[in-house]
Amino acid sequence: MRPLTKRLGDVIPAPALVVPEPAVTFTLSPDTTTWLAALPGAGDENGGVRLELDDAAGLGAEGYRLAIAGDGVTLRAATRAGLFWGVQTLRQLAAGDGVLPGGVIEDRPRYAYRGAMLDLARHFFTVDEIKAHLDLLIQFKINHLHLHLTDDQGWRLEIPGWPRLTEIGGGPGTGCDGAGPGFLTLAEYAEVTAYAAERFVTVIPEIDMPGHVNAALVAYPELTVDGQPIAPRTDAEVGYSSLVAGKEETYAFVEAVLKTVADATPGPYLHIGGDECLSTSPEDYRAFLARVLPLPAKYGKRAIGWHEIAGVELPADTVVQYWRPEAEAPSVVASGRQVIMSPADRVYLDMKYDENTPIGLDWAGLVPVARSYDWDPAHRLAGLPEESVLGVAAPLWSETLRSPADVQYLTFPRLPAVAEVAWTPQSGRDWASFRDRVAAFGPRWEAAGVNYFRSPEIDWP
Ligand code: TNX
Repeated sequence: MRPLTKRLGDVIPAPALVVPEPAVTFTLSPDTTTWLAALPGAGDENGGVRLELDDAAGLGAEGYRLAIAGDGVTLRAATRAGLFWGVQTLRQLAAGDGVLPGGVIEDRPRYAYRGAMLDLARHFFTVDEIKAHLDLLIQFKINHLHLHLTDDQGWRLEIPGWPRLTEIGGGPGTGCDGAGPGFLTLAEYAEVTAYAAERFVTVIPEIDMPGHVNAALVAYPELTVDGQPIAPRTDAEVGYSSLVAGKEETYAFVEAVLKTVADATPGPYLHIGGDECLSTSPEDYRAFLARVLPLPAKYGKRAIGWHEIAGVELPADTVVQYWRPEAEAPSVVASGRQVIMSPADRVYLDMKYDENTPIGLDWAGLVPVARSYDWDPAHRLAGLPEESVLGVAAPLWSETLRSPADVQYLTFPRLPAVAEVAWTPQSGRDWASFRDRVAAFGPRWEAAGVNYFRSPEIDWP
């Protein structure tokens, strides 16, 4: 049963505290609704809505307090980020007729890191496509965008001094159909990070090493074991390529790349990959990471790596991104490092929803929306203290994707489920409630031309 009228709690992610005042409403003019979507800031006021910075209110780094009364709306936060997330709540409540249900919301995130990853390597997406995707993500209070920039099939970021990386490595990606060539120039990358920063989103660049490097080896054969040229690949195999741990050329290359990427990145993180190095011996993997893991700190950044890195000595501030399977969990826990939770069987957006999903993969099983929703990041890894969980992130690998419409199909409505896992206190989450609330987004996505999956789990209007 869907409610006939809007309720103050009809927001995704569900706010931490909602105190409705059912007799009260406030109606926004269409002008004010447009203004809310145009990045209003502290001190701004429009059509009875006021945005105020107030660091005495104890709302935390991203929290906000929204009061909707009959004569106007006040949004308060200690930071501009908090105001921005409060504005996203207001936009959701105003959807449709501009009528806001009365009462007070006091809200703040469970986790500081609420991420989504887009794989530009297997299929390239342009600056405009990345921006449009980000515009959809921020509505659900996602605050980190991880860009997987390099892999066997493509190298997607300009590196001055290494032009063949993007001349040759910026090739077609996975699928052999000529779809998806391209790369970001440093100016375009700066445009993406600036656009994200205006929306309080941190961009995390990933340069995947020592495996997943076929595109780099094709571009610079001096990096291969015997210096001989190798062929480009567009298939979806993993684990066959590796940088050579025992070659000095390797480290000159890696340092040039990481310095460039660090200098180009305003955010604090640099992701160095480290996953699926099935053709790197354990000794070489260890030797390679011993030299490479200190480099992000040398250039002012904090290193993130996929959880395989937990098998080696890690600098103290390294972040481990857990993806699967349970057998790897003890080393992640034993590493004592902060962890980003991305279990593939819950939050990999490239997994098929069900056996009829026309795109996507299924190696981690089918992932219907309820599976993305019904889990607790604090209890996924036995022995991991809750304070070690930095947050939750949903990767979208692009081997089977050909267009922004494909991105949207796998992202919505699963990403809103993951966003609620990351933002809302566990005690405030409930699948039946989420299921009702997400249904209201169907017509909104349709109106906005967003190609969402009409999951049969949800009773869409
Ligand atoms: C595993 S998960 C990978 C990627 C693939 C993905 C496909 C991880 C760190 N690596 O190389 O694209 O599976 O789902």
